[in-house]
Amino acid sequence: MRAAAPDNAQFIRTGSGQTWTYGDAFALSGRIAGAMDTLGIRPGDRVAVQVDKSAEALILYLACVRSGAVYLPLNTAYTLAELDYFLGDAEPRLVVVASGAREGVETIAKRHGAIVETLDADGSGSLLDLARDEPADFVDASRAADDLAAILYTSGTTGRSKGAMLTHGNLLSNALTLRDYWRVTADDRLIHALPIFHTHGLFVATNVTLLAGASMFLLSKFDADEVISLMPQATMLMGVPTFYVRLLQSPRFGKEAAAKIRLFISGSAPLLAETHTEFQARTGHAILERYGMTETNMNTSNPYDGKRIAGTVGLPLPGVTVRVTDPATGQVLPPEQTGMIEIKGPNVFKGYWRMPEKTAAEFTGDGFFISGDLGKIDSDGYVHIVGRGKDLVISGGYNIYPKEVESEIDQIEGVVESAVIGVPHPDFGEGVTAVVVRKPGAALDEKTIISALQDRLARYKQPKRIIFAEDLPRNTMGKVQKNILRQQYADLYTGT
Ligand code: MLC
Ligand code: AMP
Repeated sequence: MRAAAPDNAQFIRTGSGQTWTYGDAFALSGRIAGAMDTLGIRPGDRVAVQVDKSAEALILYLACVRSGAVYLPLNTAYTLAELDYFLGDAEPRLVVVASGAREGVETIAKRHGAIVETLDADGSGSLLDLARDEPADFVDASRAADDLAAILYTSGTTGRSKGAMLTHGNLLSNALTLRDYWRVTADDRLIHALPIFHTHGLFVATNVTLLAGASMFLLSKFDADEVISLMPQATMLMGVPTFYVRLLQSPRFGKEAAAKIRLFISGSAPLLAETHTEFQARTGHAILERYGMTETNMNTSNPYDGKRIAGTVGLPLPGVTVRVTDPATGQVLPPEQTGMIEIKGPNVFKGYWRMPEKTAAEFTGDGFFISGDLGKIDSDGYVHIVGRGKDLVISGGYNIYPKEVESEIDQIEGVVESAVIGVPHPDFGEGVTAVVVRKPGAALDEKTIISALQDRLARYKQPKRIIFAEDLPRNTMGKVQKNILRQQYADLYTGT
């Protein structure tokens, strides 16, 4: 693997001003790949990584790609209880964590037969100590397009998370398509403020930069002030809608701040048409919205030159087929009719790790992936997402499956049952909200429930508010009517 850039071209500049050329990154990724080889990691072995964002963490991803190991990134917010499941399911040979987490993780990792090495936010740690002794001229493992490059866990509507298996071919084809579609070149400088454990920050932002030989400002997290300060030196920003909502809240942000930016891209969650319109009025830029999923990489994008239409996710990307079907019959629907969005193309994943039945259930007989998103294709070919056929909340670009939160709440002493919903939230788009029915006389309040969830669920999955109710509305089949609850609490965070 070599990126499309000379060794002396800049690849990364971190928030603290440290720079990495393509040559630096290539040499370190070779040394880390060598260290992994010395540790006994072989092509196809999983390497689980739960570390803070840093240049070295990104280079560890490159090292896995080069060594043929399967990269398995994990949200830093996951608790040990959540980690236990991922390690048991994926059976990685190596787990890389921050040194402060080593002790706790080691107990779990041992049980699952994995070794633990460390990597800290400042680039120090046992993995890099090992890498230092290795030569930089690592010979890349030979991998076919169909071989696994990564497993990314996505929460499941029923039961536990599923590992989406992404191949080298999936990642490469999508990154090449996006690079060309968005006209990314070696002159681009991307502000990278997304986490690197999800498709958006890991594959879309990083792989596109690499394939263009462009450079990036690698920031540890999104901070509106820092991003605005960097804009005069940058040409692109990729973000979730919360980024754009927060930028608009800053009085420092306007035409002048955005003058040097060529392209603002939004995805991972719906961008409100009003955010798009306000952004355009304030800066003159039409945010380019695109639509993707962990399982499929990117599917659609508003055009670079043509009309970027607010409230739509644009046109199917070259090589990607998108269709809308009747969820009841599977019949393909004509333009303007709403149904299930289905996707086919080289971007679509290989299946869920060790879950052949679940994989089969999410594909149609003719090979389309059933997205779980409801939408329509208009007469101009633009795709509109109008809802979700899956019970999912998207908060600040993170997916939360209500079932997982409900199961944890229902185990708390004094709870009869719960329903978790997403309702409009001015910052996160949707706010995770739990409606809970208590046993008579149970001494349970909002605080006791949240603290009981502390060690069980990552912070972003925990409800922002808990509401107590006498009972939950049900239809004649006994199913909880979440639409009624969503309507009832629609103003909870917006106060309108
Ligand atoms: C942080 N918190 C969140 C949260 N992020 N709560 C709900 N939803 C979120 N997304 C919690 C924190 O733990 C903290 O809790 C409190 O909210 C306030 O934190 P903050 O400091 O204001 O949040 P911040 O660190 O600024 O993070 C917000 C964010 C971040 C939006 C910048 O969540 C983010 O970078 N999201 C991007 C997610 C992403 O990359 N998704 C792509 C998935 S791939 P407390 O109470 O302890 O203070 C995909 C496919 C595709 O979907 O198409 O791209
Ligand atoms: P994930 O499983 O984290 O990859 O999230 C994928 C889901 O995010 C999709 O199935 C959609 O529901 C949602 N999503 C991604 N991009 C957009 C977008 N631009 N507009 C609306 N929803 C989106």
